[in-house]
Amino acid sequence: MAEALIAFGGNVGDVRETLDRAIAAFADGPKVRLLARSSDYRTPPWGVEDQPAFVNCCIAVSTVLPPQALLAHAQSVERAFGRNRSQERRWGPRALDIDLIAYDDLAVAAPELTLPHPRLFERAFVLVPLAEIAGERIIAGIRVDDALAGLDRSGIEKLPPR
Ligand code: A4P
Ligand code: MG
Repeated sequence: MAEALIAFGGNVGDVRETLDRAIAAFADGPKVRLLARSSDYRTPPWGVEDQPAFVNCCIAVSTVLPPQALLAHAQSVERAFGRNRSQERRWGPRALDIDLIAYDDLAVAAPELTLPHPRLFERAFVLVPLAEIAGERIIAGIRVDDALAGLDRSGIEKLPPR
């Protein structure tokens, strides 16, 4: 059994509804079991700035799936919630994006799957929700809380429970 940290986000449609349903579909049983879920956060768009604000959250799961199978499972949930990569630009608007942040302490360096997530430490929209559920977790030698301390978190707003 492994433990994985997963980031969810989107900025098209009723994102909070999508996140709830997508998390339920992703962590749907004994193969992928939900351990913790952060609050939702409204976050300013990163990378491509002329697009609507995102809603982001993070979850922790326990899983028997190997990392590549967990990614395939995440991508099938993205497709089920209306994601169509062929109509998107990099870092542009999307209904649902699921990124694997960490899988135990595994390091993988392939284009299809890089672990830990290569842009994790640049992104307050990942680290703010992640710190809520795993602030003490050490990823690639860095404590999540410490990584967040060095980042600009302006504009990130914790949303009340729905
Ligand atoms: N891939 C490799 N490693 C991983 C991993 N650890 N987790 C591959 C997930 N996927 C991984 O992903 C491109 C390819 O990355 C996949 O085919 C997978 O095999 P993608 O989601 O289709 O591409 P993308 O999302 O356009 O690019 P990228 O760089 O992954 O962007 P992100 O990181 O998903 O960023 N601003 C805010 N505030 N909040 C956001 O959530 N999201 C994005 C998209 C931009 N700006 C944002 C947000
Ligand atoms: Mg992505």
